Amino acid sequence: MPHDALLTLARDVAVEAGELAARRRAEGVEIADHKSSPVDVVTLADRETEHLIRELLADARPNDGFLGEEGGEAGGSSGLTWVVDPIDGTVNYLYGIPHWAVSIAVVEGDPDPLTWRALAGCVTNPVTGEIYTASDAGGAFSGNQQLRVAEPASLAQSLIGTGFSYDAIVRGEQGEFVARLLPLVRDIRRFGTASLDLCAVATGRLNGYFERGLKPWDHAAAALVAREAGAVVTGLGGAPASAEFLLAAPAELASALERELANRVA
Ligand code: LIP
Repeated sequence: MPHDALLTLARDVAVEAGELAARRRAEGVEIADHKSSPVDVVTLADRETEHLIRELLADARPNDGFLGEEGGEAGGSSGLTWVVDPIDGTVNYLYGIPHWAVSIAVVEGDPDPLTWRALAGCVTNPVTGEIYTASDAGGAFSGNQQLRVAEPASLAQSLIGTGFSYDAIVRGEQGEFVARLLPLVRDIRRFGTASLDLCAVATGRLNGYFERGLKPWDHAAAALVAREAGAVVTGLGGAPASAEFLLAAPAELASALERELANRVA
């Protein structure tokens, strides 16, 4: 199936899933369980939305694999795997903060960000109606508008996004690190949704973004959006972006940020 057909499927499923998640948000959100820490929650809507996504994708492409935040991994025979975060920005969603997303990507090869090739992806913000899409070598779009990263900015003029761990000790270290970085940049933003942070780099609403500890589903789709909009998306020292580290920015700023981050990364 050519990338554009995969992209259409990702977008259609993401939009339908986003409508379900938005309905559940309006009806009231219930915590289903806690995961890695007392502040790392999964809601009933996370589980219901991922179940819907898994069903729709399996109906359309029964031989593909699936890796979801809530339900884990199911292998396939096609060589393609759908990497899904049904509600990215779960804490925002729980608190009713209107900044969360549905993220769906399809990758070729093992569902490992160190080795996969992302073919197509969609990130939707059901609250604003924004639909970000990208395909490998096909460009990145917000609706029908093609995206391009912001004009190069110096580190001191850059608005940088980041996020923090659900683990209190790691969060403390990350906070100390951000305190050291803060005087070197224009300002820092912590919006709470990695996929939308990466799409913000693609739209120029952020000059750059970095985070440690992201899960594959947090960035699978949005890293492709950012990359296809002209950003460098990488780990440290030329490694692929992964849970170890993810940095996204136009090339010149990415180099400047990496120099600072590599010396100080928590
Ligand atoms: C979230 C990310 C966010 C990060 C949070 C959390 P979730 O994903 O989108 O950038 O800082 O710690 O990982 O848990 O809402 O799917």
